Amino acid sequence: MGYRVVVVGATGNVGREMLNILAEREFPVDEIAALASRKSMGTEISFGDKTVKTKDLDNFDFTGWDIALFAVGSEATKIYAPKAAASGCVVIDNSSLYRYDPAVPLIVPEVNADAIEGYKNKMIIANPNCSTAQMVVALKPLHDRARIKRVVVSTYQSVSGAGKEGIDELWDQTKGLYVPGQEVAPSKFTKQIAFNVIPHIDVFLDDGSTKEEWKMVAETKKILDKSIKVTATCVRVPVFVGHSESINIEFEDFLDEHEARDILREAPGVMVIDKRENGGYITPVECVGDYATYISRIRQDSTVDNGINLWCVSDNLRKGAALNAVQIAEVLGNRCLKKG
Ligand code: 11C
Repeated sequence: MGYRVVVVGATGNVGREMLNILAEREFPVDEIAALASRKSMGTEISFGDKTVKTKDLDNFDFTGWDIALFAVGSEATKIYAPKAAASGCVVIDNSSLYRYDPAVPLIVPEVNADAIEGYKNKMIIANPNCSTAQMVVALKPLHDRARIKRVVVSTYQSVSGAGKEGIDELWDQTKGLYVPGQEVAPSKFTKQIAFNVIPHIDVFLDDGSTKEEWKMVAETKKILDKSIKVTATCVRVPVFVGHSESINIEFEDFLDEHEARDILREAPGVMVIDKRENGGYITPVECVGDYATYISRIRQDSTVDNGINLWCVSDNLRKGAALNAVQIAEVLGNRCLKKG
């Protein structure tokens, strides 16, 4: 016996990946509902070897449904997630709306699966920001061994993090640069993204950081350990899918680079590709469609007492969003909503 599962925002990049991953991982689905806005109603979407037609989110009754995976923005989530939760359907939400609510667990299953019991407070579980999810998967096993004091992270984030409009802008702008008269001005991004990098994701805050950078700090503390200090610089790069991160970690205890590599090789969700030779590391185009958080370039930082540097790459639509949400559903099913 399986679950009655709803995917909200089924026509978006993340919603489609949620359906793909539910099917790929053979999540026990008895019935699936793919919801979208009224204007997309009736769109046919793949679910494994079947297709499903989207239904109208506005008129959907969540009563009797077990789990709803939400992949819509905070504004729509604010309207529909409480409705689903009040009907007894557990919401797993990919927006940032509930992430910082102390009554809502924020879960990366490889890191803090035990916190899932907190779903009972509001019948809602939050999924983290993509750049945080992959980083905490890499940090957790190292923190368990040598206690992390401080993290300095710089991100190289793909345009798919900004949705379909971000993908289209990189594509059209790149083509436009070769065709006189067809240049595409920045619209989704603040400056040209083709053949460029932009040190700005999400809105600016009073202290000069951006909301994306603040999210990495706040979410790492909530998921992993509130005592860890994090400072982040988040940068948009002209890559379609796959976020990369350069991470500098300072520990309480000494951690040798060889031991760090061995620990990461054994860590759940992690794949180490780390040969000190040409091409002996991972790049974002190689991680697309995969589940793993890839780690390369593991090396001692000799400028501090107990420092390690590493390079971390993952598919932001998968581990950073849809896969993590489905993994949460798996934990929920195994621990909390047992059927049959
Ligand atoms: C980006 N990380 O790459 C963002 C997208 O809080 O879920 C996801 C934003 C979020 O633009």
